[in-house]
Amino acid sequence: MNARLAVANTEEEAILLSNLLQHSQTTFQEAWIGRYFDGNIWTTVDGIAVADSGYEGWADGEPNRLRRTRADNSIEFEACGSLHWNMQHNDDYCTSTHPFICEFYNSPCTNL
Ligand SMILES: [Ca+2]
Ligand SMILES: [Ca+2]
Repeated sequence: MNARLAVANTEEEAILLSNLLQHSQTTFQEAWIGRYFDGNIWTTVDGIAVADSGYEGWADGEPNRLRRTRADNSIEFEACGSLHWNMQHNDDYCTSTHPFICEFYNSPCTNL
């Protein structure tokens, strides 16, 4: 049973995933999906560059790699990918709280 955070490989899949979030009972408008900044490029949890994954779908101005200083004075950058209910992707701080959407083969699963 191999499941992992969902990766939207097509616009149709991004619509399907964002519809899951939009029609759920959660008040969150973004959910974690399977893309992250590996220090050089944005990649998927499958190890494929987001640019080669079939669908990028970043929101205007994203990924913007915002940075902030933590309480211990260390720096944190936005490096984890989320999907907004409007089917656009964002980068957010990996320590942020969002629901997640994963996929099992071609079927979505979620904690929404
Ligand atoms: Ca997929
Ligand atoms: Ca961002």
